[in-house]
Amino acid sequence: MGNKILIIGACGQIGTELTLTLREKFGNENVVASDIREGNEQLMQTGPFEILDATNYKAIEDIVMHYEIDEVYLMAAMLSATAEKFPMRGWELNMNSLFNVLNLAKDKKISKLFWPSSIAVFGPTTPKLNTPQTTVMEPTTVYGISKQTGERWCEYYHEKYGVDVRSIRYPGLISYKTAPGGGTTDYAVEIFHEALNKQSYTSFLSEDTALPMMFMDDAIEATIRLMDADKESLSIKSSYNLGGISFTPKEIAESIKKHIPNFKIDYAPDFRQAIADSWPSSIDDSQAQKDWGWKHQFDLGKMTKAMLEGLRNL
Ligand code: AKB
Repeated sequence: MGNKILIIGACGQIGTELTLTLREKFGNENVVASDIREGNEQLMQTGPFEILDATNYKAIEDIVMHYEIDEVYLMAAMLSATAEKFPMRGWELNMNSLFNVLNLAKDKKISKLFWPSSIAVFGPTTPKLNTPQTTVMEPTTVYGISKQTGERWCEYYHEKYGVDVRSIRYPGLISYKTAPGGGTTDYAVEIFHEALNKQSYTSFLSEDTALPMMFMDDAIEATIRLMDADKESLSIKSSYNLGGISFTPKEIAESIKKHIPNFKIDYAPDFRQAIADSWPSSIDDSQAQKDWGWKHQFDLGKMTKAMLEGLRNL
């Protein structure tokens, strides 16, 4: 394959592992990493890297032209908790960056695009358990509103201009290589760091708050599989539900205790509790299974073991 790929937001939680995996698959020189600032050393050293502001159309266009890019993965975004603090900045980053890459595709400067959506598109009026692909969506966060709006625009650009844009509604993502930043599901990563460093953790979500989550290896596999799928097999033009695991802070703590018996958890819910309460507890991803053969590999036990081993070996 002669694909030349640009990752925007390559130094973030998903971007880092996605870049490294795509470089392995397509060759280091064929995957250009970019971000507003430098990041992970391995990422900086294994292939081309550019400083890039995702809200600057001209700057993205220049890089696309310079490297003769075919595919863009737009991973830059302001996540749910931070966007509640900076609503206008969150809206501008999340929407302007999306329009920039949609317009590049509309003008045939790139041929394919990946853009991440999120379980945050759902809201308190959405069915909470096994949330269907198509259902009531009344998000109550700035981030969720930007993702839901983004989905509508992706479908619009597909219908009106034939843009090949593919998307996943990611659940909370759990990884050890790069920390998440500013999300409501971040507790499920922090808990592992503190379990190893302090054998205790204070959760900012209450003990029974169940949220959909996924180990990063599964999320990367899903992203690449969706991008590799035949266009004709994709029935969803907005964004695919992706399930994975569903657990509460209490359940993940129990899972960690199997490896670190003296681990202790307590609970001090903050403003992020209201965000979590507005989101689904579990997701129905049968459409992704049907259209592009999706199946996750990591359950809670396997993910816990992989996280603790991964962090210990860093
Ligand atoms: C967040 O918590 O904001 C993100 C998400 C679920 O999209 N991890």
